[in-house]
Amino acid sequence: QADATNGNGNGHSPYLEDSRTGLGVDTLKRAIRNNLFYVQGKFPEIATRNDYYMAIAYAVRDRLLQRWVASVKQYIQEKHRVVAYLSAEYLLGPHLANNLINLGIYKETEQACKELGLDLEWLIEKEVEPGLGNGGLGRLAACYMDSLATLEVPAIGYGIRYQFGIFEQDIRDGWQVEDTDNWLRRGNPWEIARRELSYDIKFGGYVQTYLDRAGKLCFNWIPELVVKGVAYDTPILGYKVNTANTLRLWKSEAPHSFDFQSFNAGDYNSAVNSKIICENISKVLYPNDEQIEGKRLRLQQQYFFVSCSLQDMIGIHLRQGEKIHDFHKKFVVQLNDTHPAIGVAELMRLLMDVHQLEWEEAWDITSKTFAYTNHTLLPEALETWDLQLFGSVLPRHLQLIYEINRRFVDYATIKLYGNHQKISSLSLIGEGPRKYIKMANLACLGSFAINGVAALHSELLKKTVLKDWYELMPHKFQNKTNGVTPRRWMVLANPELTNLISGKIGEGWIKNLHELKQLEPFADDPEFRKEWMQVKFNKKKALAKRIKKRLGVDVDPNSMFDILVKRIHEYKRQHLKVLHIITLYNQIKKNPSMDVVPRTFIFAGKAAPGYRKAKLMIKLINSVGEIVNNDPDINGRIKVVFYPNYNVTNAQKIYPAADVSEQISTAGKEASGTGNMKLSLNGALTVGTLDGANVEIRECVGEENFFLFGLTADEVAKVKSEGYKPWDYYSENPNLKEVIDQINSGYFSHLDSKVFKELTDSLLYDDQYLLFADYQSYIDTQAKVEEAFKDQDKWARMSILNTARMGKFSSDRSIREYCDEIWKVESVPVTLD
Ligand code: F58
Repeated sequence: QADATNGNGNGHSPYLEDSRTGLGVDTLKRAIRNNLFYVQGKFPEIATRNDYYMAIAYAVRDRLLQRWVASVKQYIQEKHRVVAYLSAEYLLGPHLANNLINLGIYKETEQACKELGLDLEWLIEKEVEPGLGNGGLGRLAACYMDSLATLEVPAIGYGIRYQFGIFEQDIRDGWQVEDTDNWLRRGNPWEIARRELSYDIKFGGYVQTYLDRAGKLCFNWIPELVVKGVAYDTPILGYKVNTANTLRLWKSEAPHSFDFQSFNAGDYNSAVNSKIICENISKVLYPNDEQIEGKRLRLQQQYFFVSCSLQDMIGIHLRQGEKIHDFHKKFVVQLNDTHPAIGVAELMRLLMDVHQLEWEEAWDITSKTFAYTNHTLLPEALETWDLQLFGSVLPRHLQLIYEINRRFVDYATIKLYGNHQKISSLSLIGEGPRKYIKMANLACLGSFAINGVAALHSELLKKTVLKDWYELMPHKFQNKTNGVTPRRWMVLANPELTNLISGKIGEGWIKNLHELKQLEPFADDPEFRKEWMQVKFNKKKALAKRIKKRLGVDVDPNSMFDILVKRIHEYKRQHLKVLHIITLYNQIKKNPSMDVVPRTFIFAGKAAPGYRKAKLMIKLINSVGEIVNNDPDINGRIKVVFYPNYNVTNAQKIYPAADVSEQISTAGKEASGTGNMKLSLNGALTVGTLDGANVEIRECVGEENFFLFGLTADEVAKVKSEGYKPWDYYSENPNLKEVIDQINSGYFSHLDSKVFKELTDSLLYDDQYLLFADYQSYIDTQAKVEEAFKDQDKWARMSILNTARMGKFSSDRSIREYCDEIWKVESVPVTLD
C-alpha cells in the first residue's frame, strides 16, 4: 500500500517529494538522466555500462547524503554519546543493492531503470566490491555497521582505506594464484574525500625529555617521519530509518611540505621516495587470516589509523565545547581484536603529551574508554610485536607501555602474592630470546570490558588464552555471540525466499529476526514446503549456471549442494571434507551400481599467499575434482567444484543455493563462525562439530535438525593431553588408510606421489587438528545426511525449521547487547526536515 506522504510506502517519516532527493520513480529517472549528463558527461548513445552504474550510484548517494547530513547535524546539536568501532578491516561487499534496500527504493529504481531501457540487475552485477578485509572479522564489522545504523545508534566506524584490498584469487592448474585487487580503478562513488579533515602521524625518531618551567617532566617525540592521514567517509544507512552513520577510512599521504629540503637541494629522488613511503602505509591489506604478520609496515598501519581516529574523536569532542576530562563520557571505543590495541597507549600519549593531563587522570579516562573483542583461541594468532621493532617505530609508546606495565606489575604483585609465573604471563612484555610486546595483554588491561564472540568461545577464553586475566579481573569478562545482518544475507541475497516468508508472516522479521519463529507452523504445510523447495531449487539452478559459466563444469541442481566456503585453514579442515569425498568415491568405484544420493561438493575460499599447506589443500580439492568429475564409473553422481575468488559478491550467490552447510572445524578452534549463521538462515542444514556458534545454532534449531559429529572441545583437549597418535587411526581404519595411501600414491596427481606429501605427512605424524580422530564420526554422519536427503518432504521441514529458528543470530541482537551491556548508548531517531 503506497504511503500517502511520499508515494513509495518505504516507511520513512513524512517529507515532500523533493525534486532532488525524492524517492518516486519519475524523480529517480530524472536524477539518473541528469547524472549521466552532468556527472559522467555522457549521453545515452555513447554511455557505457559503467556510466549508467555511476549515474544510478550518484542518484542513490544524493539520497544517502540527505540522511547523513541530518544524522550528523542531530548528533552534533544534541551531543549524544557515540560508539567508535575501531577495526583494521571492513568487508563491506557491494553497496548499490544494499543501499536501495535500506532506502526502501529497490522496486522504484528497478522501474526507473526499466523506463530508461536499463536492466538494474545487470548494472548491479557490474559493481566491484571493496574487499577491505580477510574474512569473518572484517565481515562482522560490516554487519555491525549495518545494525548500528538500523538501530539508530550514533556510531562511527574507523579503519584504513586500503588502495588494494584482499587479493583476487584465480585457480590455474589447480593451484591458487593471486592478483592485486585494484578496486578503486573506476572510482568509488560511495565515498566522500574529506581533504580538510587530516591529521599528522609521527613515526620513528626519538623522545626528548625535559623539565618545563614548573619543573614538570615532559616528553617531546621527535619523529623521523611524518605522514598525513586524510579522511574518506562512506555513509552507512540503516534499514528504513533516517539514520546514516559514518564509516571513516584513513588514507596515508605525504604531508604538504614533504621533504621540502631534499627537494630544494635538488635531490628529487629522495623527495619522491619519501612520498612513496608515506603512501605505502595504506597501500595494501595484509592477506593473512588467523596468522599474525610481525612486519613494520603492519604496525605502522595499525598505529596510523588508530592515531588518526583518536585525534579525530578528541577534535569532535572539544569542538562541541566539552572538556577533555569527559572524553570517556562522549566516546566508547570498541577494539575489533588487538589490531587497534595500540590505541590504549596512544590515548595516554594524547591526553598527557598533547592535552597535559597527569598520569592518573589520563589512565582513568583511558581505561573507561576502551572495550576489547577477542576473535581467536589459537594461541599462535595472538598478536605480539618484537620490542626492538616496536621501539623503532613508536619510541614514545614504548616508554608509555613500560610505565603502564610497571604500575600494573606493582599492583599484580600485591594481588597475586608473589606468583611469578602468573605475573610474567600477565606482563605486557614477554621475555625470551627476544623481548616482545603482548597486544592482547595491553587490550585486556586498558579495557573495561572483554568479550568473546560465541558462548563456547567466551568460556574457553576464561579457561585458556585469557585465563590469568579472568582470574585477576573477572568483572570485565562477557560474551557477545556474533550475528549477521538479515538485510544483506536474506533480503538482498535471497529475495525469492524473502518474498515467500513475508507473504506468510509479513515483513517485520527483517528488523526483528525473532519473528521468523512464526514460520514454524508452515513447516507442516505441504504447499508451503513445496514452494520452499522450489525457491531452493531455483537458487541452485542459478548457481549451477554460474559454475558452468565460470568453470565449464556441469552440475545437476537436483543433486544435494554440499557447501564448504570460508578461508582455507588447517583448523577449518577443508581436507577432512576431501577425505569424505574420496571415501564416497571409493565406495562407488567398488560398487558402481550402488544407490547413492547425487551430490555436488562446492568449496570456495582464499588461502593466505604465504600459507603453503593451505594452498596445497586447494590443489588437493581441485585434483580430486578432476578425477571424480571425469570418472565414467561415477557418471556425474558426485561432482567437486572449487569456486574461485570467494568474496561477499560470490557468497551472496552461494549461500541461498546450499542444502548442506559444512561447519567442521576442530572443536575449540573456531571462535564463532558467521557463515554458519548465513547458511542456516538460508535454509541449509548444518553438518557440524560442537565448535564456536555451532553450539548455539544447534540449540536453537533443535538437535534433530542438525547433523552433529566429532569430538567436543573437552575431548579434544583430553585426547591431546594423553598423547594423540594419528598413525593408530590410520592403521586401524581400512577406509581411512585406503584414502591416505591413494593420495600418497599419486592417484589424484598424475602419478606424482610427492605433490601432497607435505599434507599427508603432517596428518600421519602430527595431525594437530585431529582429522583422523574425527574421520569415522564424520563419515557416519554423512551417511545420515544422505538418508535424510532421500526424504525430501522431511528435509523441507528441517530446512524451514532452520530458518524459522535463526532469530537469535541477527547482528541487530548482537548490537543491542553491546549497546546495553558494554557501550551504554541509546538510540537516537533522526528526523528529516
Ligand atoms: C574470525 N577471525 C574468527 N580473523 O576466526 C571467526 O570464528 C569469527 O566468527 C570471526 O572472526 C568474527 O568474530 C578472523 O576473521 C582475521 O581475519 C584476522 C585478520 C588479521 C590477521 C589475524 C586474523
